[in-house]
Amino acid sequence: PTEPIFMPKGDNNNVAFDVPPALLDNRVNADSGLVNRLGAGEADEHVQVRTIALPDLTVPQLLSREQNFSLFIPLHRQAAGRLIEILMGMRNIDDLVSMSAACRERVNPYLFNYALSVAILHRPDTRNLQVPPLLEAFPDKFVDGAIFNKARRESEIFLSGSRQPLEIPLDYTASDLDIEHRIAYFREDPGINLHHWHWHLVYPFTGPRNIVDKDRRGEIFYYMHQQIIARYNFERLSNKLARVKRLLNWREPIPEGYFPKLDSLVASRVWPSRHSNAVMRDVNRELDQLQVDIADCERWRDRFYDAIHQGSVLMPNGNRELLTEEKGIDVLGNLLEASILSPNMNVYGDLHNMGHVLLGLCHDPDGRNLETFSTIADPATSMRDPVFFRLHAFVDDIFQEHKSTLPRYDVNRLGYNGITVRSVDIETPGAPKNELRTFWKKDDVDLSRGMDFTPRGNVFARFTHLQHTDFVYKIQVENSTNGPKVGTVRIFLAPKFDERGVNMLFRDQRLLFIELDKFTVTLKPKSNMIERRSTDSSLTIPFERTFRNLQLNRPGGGAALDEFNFCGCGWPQHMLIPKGSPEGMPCELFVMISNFDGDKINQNTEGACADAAIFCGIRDKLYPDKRSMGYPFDRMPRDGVNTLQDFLTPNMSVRDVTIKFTNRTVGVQGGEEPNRLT
Ligand code: CUO
Repeated sequence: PTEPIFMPKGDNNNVAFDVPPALLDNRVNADSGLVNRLGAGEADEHVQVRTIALPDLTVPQLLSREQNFSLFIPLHRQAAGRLIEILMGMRNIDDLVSMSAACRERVNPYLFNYALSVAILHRPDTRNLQVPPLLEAFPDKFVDGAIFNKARRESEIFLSGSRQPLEIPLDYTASDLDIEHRIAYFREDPGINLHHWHWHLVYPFTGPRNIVDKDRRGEIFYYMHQQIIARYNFERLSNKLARVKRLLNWREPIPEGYFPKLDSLVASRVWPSRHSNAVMRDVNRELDQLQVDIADCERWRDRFYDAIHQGSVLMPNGNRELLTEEKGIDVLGNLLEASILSPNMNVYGDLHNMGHVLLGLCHDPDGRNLETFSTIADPATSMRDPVFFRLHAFVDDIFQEHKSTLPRYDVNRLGYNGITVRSVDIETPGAPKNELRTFWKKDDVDLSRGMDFTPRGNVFARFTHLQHTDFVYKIQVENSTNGPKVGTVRIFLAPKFDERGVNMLFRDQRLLFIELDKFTVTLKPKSNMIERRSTDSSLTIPFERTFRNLQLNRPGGGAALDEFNFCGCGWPQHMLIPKGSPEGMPCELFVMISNFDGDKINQNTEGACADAAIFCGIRDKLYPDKRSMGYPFDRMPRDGVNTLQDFLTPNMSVRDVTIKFTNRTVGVQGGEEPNRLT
């Protein structure tokens, strides 16, 4: 089938699933958000669900309906793994629908949503269906909890067409007394959090092995998160904050607190907060069948540094497997995350996942207060918390330790004979040459699918997010050979100065380069002018896809509903460019054209969803670039290279650009609104 089953299609909001009584469990009536519950007269379309023998749900039901769900907790993983198996095991779509209807009634709603989303993404017969974005199913994970009472009131008093959008201020989680709050707009951006959730859906670390075992998944875990840290640091420097400090000592108080102000509509709890200077403690919670000590993590950490310095990993049979230049990072990624592909969990443990758990439970490590985990322990919400970045800076540091042992790229591995990049420029409409422009933009999202309103209809939340003016890269390239040459254009951007305002060494600056785009070109002999639009970036997905059809029923709304699944993974286009500063933040734009012979992967990607391949790969295909992810910045520099200028070969070029934050606020319909003060 090519049509969505679980979600409405087009602007038809009302699909009803007629579930036979045998599958219903009348004792529970919570709305998981995946299947609409409508009165008979409200539905435009009915789907008859057939009955099916109920499965053994003992394992998925280890998690009660009222609990929050986190894959980072091993018991919850087990529950998810079993439910995914059940849903993946259905012979056809009809059985899948029946089983989903039965499971939805009986298991934890978050768990159900997760398992069904993974199954839809990975079953051959549902690949073209949409996974409903989590923002629709569970808006409570993305927006200010205070909005829901207002939304309820609005929906009770006003009919669908006359409801006012409910404004979510940018500043609802803290005030500027907390300096970390300066970059809350980044941490709490719904598009960034949706990307992170979707990435972990595409690359789960647990579940059936054929789902987990994707090409270079350990490496992409490293690279996607490395780039998140680079972007976060870029954003910090934009706001006059120093780069994030890795969380190296797990026994010290953590200065960064976080008060999420999210209310769970499903688990009947508010998300716990963490006050500043909280201390991580050993976790021993019978409720979650979870026991992990800080000392466990310290031992695992030390073993990672041992393995990296010895250049090999200890295997269960006592042999050592080399961390090779090509594959080492992939092995380490799986070992450190850890995914079920970890070759030796006994020795190397579950370091990164347990980091999320220890941080997420530091307010109630033994469960005496019956509190659940905080936002850091759920991939849909973890990036909201400043400590996420401290944890991942630590994780990245381990990967960088490995990278620093690898051979450096010499000129042969960087250059491209006969190809010279003469110049690169950025053109932004209405701005001087080589100036990027950022501003605030307001947009509406519909909360109604994740809430049970009477009367029904849309209720919009209006949030404010960073945006930039679309721009064009213009790249002048000389091909001095006699024939056409194929190359990969790699575009990166980094701050020019560190937090003290002084030039950086290449070895430091390389870690701040954020990848903006990557694409293939054919260069004819002599001179070539490459023009590339920022909206075509292979890093991002367009705004309409981040928020999908959330703007349905709005003037000009109604985005295409196709290919949301894998295609839903991708950095949000509106966050492509960091905020910069009002005076114009000095940056360096780097462009390189590498020899396609060293980049090429032989495969047919026609029709595949590939528009955010840099972070997300291509569904069912090999990662489309043979080089190490992060090339050419993923290694220490060759001898004699101190600065970016020293690093350049003729097929590279650097341009000074500035990012000017214009402090305008553009409304939903495009008009100017009163300025925000910061
Ligand atoms: Cu994405 Cu720790 O892996 O959050």
